[in-house]
Amino acid sequence: LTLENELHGALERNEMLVYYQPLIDLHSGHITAMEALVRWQHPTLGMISPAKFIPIAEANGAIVQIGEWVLRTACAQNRAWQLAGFTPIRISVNLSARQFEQPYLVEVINQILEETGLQASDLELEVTESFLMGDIERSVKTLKQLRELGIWLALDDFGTGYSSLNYLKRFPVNMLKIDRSFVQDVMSNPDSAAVTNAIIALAKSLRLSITAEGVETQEQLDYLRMQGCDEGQGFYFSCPVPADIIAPMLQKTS
Ligand code: G
Ligand code: G
Ligand code: MN
Ligand code: NA
Repeated sequence: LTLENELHGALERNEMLVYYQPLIDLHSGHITAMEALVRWQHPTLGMISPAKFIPIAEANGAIVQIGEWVLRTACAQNRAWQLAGFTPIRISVNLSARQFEQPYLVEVINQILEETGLQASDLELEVTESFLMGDIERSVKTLKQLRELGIWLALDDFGTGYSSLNYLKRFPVNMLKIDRSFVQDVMSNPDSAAVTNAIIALAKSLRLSITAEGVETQEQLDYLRMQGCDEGQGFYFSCPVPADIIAPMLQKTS
């Protein structure tokens, strides 16, 4: 049996899980958001990384259903944290190219927000430049519709795509996430440090919020904070974990 065959029905068999990884405000140290990251708990193969099965699901279209389930699960979880009395944070969900092209994407998201009772401003969607660049006019239109709902938009893996600064200003996004490949050796590789600093400066001049991914050490954290990075995410703070593990890290409102 191939992985593709087994992916069929994995949702119905309850084999998909959503893990969460916090984003931290580098100045206050508070959690500002959680990124939802899907996992496939296969009955015999064990935990399968999305890096393995998302491309398959993307190719055969299963990603649309899986992605919608991740969105619904993540929005419901964020609402549950609010109802439990935790200080409101954003929930950040990755969109795939196939999902982004769905004609009913905006309606589906709106419906999930209504269904779960989550405010649009407590949801963030992560998109990548590479798939926005396909049909730029259409991408801009869809992003605008999502922004009009009040949803936050982040450009994920920034710096790795075919970054066209010309188009960047046309995409109505709120934040850039510096790809972890730059953060990884920011302390040892002057080129990575230069790219990181340039992305931070670019974000500032476009008045976008800037998040560093893949923060693993105190030195990286101190450096990024000093350079003016707003938020950080990475193993230094927490790896992606199930909701019940992350809840004790959240702050109570009162
Ligand atoms: O969590 P991990 O590092 O294994 O994720 C690997 C890749 O899978 C990352 O690029 C991440 O963005 C992507 N990914 C994780 N969860 C989702 C999801 O729910 N939808 C989509 N489209 N991609 C995801
Ligand atoms: O492409 P995207 O940024 O969505 O990828 C998120 C993935 O990055 C998650 O699957 C997560 O497992 C991984 N990740 C998160 N923090 C770190 C980190 O500090 N170091 C490394 N190597 N990977 C990380
Ligand atoms: Mn992401
Ligand atoms: Na990334």
